[in-house]
Amino acid sequence: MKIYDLRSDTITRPSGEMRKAMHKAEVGDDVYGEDPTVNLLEETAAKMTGKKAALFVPSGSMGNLIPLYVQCGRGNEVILHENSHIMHYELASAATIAGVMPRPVPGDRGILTPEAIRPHLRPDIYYMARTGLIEIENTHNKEGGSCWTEDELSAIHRFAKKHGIPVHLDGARVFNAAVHTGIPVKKICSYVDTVTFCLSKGLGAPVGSLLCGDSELIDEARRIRKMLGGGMRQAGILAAAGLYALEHNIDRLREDHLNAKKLAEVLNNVSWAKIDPDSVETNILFAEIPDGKGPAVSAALKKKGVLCSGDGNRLRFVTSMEASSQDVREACDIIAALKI
Ligand code: TLP
Repeated sequence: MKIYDLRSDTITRPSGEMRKAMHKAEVGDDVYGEDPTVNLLEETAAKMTGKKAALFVPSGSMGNLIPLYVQCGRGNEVILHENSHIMHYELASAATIAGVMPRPVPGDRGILTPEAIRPHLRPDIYYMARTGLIEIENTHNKEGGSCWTEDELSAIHRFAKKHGIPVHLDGARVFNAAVHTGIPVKKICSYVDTVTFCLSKGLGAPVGSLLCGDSELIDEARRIRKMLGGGMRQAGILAAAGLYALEHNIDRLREDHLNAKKLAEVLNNVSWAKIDPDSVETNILFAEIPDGKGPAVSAALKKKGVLCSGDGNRLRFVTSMEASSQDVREACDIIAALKI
């Protein structure tokens, strides 16, 4: 049976050409700073995000944890969206490792506005924790791959600057945001102090993320990465995949977004799901499955080869290069034919 894997874009496997680039990579010991391919990837990431420096980390989770540690500071609070990845899928590492208290805030489509944040800022009173960081997510995973507009980014930037609070962007899928909105990645990142983006999602590399920011901050981040056990040795093999991804796999994200739209249109027309196709901006979509039928739907789809993820009432479908437009058309036929 053919499998249509729409659980996540993290499932993407390196292509033949990417593997060739990995094979040819020049390597050295990156803990000594001697891996030329890692160095090149870090320079490239810094240039692309308009930051002074970048650090190659093994995962998006570590790329989010390090700025909590370095920028927010122990005993301080990080303001973030209530549905952010850090809140739901990073195992309370903010609290257990960085010693930071999350201050979750609601917001439509995962967007944090100054009005929503203002009541959560801590006044300067000695018996209260300080607000150390604002964290935002673009695209926003759990809010259906939604993107920030430039006005929204600039509003949070101005607000944060006014209050002297740094902003970290979980830009795991910031290239999807750039492709959808037309706002260049460098411009998006100009509104934040640090950004982490992932190579291992829609960009198709097997491993790795880049944390980008000021040189001083990245020097400190390098120490914390080592402390967390994230100092890698001949990591150029992985960095070569990342460089290949940045060179070849950004523009094609457009195709994933079109495929996600197609899926949403089909899901909108079946009796067992609810979704507004207009709300789908990038490669992630959530279908509401009423009456607690989510698990039955997902099991029935799995039997026909269509894999999705999610919980009882919301099923998540994510498009990626693992499912071509033809594959998505076939998956759509399976979805349209499913009676529950
Ligand atoms: N997201 C994964 C799961 O953890 C949910 C997925 O399948 O989407 N930030 C965002 C916005 C993410 O979506 C993810 C991974 C991460 C950070 C963490 O990246 P990794 O998995 O590399 O630690």
